[in-house]
Amino acid sequence: MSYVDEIMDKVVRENPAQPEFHQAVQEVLESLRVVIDRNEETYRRQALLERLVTPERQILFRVPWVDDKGQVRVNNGMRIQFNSAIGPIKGGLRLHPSVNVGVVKFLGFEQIFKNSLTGLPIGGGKGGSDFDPKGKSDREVMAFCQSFMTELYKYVGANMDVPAGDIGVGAREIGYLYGQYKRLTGLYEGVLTGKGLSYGGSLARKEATGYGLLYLTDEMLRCNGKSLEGKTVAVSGAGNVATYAIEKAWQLGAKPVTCSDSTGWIYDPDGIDVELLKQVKEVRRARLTEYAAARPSAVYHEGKGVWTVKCDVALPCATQNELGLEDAKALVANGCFAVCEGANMPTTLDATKYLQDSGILFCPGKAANAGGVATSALEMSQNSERLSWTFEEVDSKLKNIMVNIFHNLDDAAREYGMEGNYVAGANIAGFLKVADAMLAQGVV
Ligand code: NDP
Ligand code: 2IT
Repeated sequence: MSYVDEIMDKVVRENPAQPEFHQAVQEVLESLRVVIDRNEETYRRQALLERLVTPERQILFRVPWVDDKGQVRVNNGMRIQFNSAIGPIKGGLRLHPSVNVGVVKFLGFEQIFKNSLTGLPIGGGKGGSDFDPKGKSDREVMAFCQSFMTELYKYVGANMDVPAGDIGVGAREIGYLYGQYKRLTGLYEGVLTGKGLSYGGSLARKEATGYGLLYLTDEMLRCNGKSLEGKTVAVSGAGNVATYAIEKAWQLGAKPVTCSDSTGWIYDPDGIDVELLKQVKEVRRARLTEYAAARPSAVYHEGKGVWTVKCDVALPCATQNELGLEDAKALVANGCFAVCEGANMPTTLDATKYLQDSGILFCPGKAANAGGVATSALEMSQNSERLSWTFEEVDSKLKNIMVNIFHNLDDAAREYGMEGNYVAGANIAGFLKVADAMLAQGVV
């Protein structure tokens, strides 16, 4: 049996009931086959793949907190520190009822390669809890965040592990987490990114994932003789990534016509009004029905459906496995020619294959959404030198990083005989640096 197949079997056997983790590992290992085969003897002797698929450390903890009625509630908290070969652990925290060890492991595993692709010195990890911030008061969210950090603070630090936001974790949650870390440790240090601007945050971090997604999409289209100018874009999600993807799509001359949340979706043929979207989702934390009520051109539908809209470019920016095979078929049938993932693993494996086989330009999330974590690393740099850069400075570094990521994965795909396969290119380019660092550092 090949080394790759052996490891895939082992991952499925030893991590039961973690389908998202199996999926993420399978996608990566499949595209690494050619690299692994070339170096099989060394990698096997060093147990490189066994080490790669096993987190360095998994911290699981209880998060008790008191709700507004005086009732004690308990959630599961976790931080999975996957790989620190190329830098301190870096990756977001997700607060959503669907969070479990398998989900956090898939996200942490993806983060290793994503962080490597940024070219910056950051290792990969992820964390979170099954706490649902929806419908909770600010005080309840603060109580949860303080309790979460009261356990987590022992394992994180500016040079050790630097969490940030993800689904359900934005500026409000990062503020409460930061305050509690500072109170417990007495340290005013860059232990979290995505901080508010008044206490060490970076300009352009809020916009970075969505903007970066569009910078990379723009470069990918340009290198394939196409452009965003005048194109119709379908976006899913209505959170941090989707909102700033929509904003930058407009700025680059495209027309974003959809967005979605966990209950329904909007089709707005006049193009999404991004200021209204921010009011509804960022400020009021309301449902998209309020967007439709305030915008005569918009149509609201319950449930899923964004991928049935005719578009040139599709940008899934909500959550994992939100774009399945039937969605991929609908996109292709409607003439879509590019899919770039703003979310982590939003496209199922069969849908990815269908899109690639249909000649669609497809860029995986670990490359396309790397602008968020890259700008987090720029926030870490600013914190270390105790300076703040201007919006333009950060934004232009972000743009350079995204353009470089695209060329690195494009070159890697070509070098290994898989031209245009950006999934393989991203996995190979991300892996090589991490593998080199792991081998250099010995058996750790
Ligand atoms: P937010 O919490 O800001 O927004 C998430 C959006 O997706 C919301 O509109 C939410 O709906 C919707 N959503 C979440 N879960 C589901 C679900 N199960 N079904 C349908 N819709 C859902 O998160 P982000 O925008 O930060 O994250 C979106 C994606 O991007 C995630 O995959 C995340 O891992 C990834 N990502 C985020 C980065 C960042 O910097 N924030 C960086 C790189 C990747 P509702 O409004 O109803 O809650
Ligand atoms: O998935 C991701 O890359 C993020 N949620 C951002 C992580 C970070 O550390 O900024």
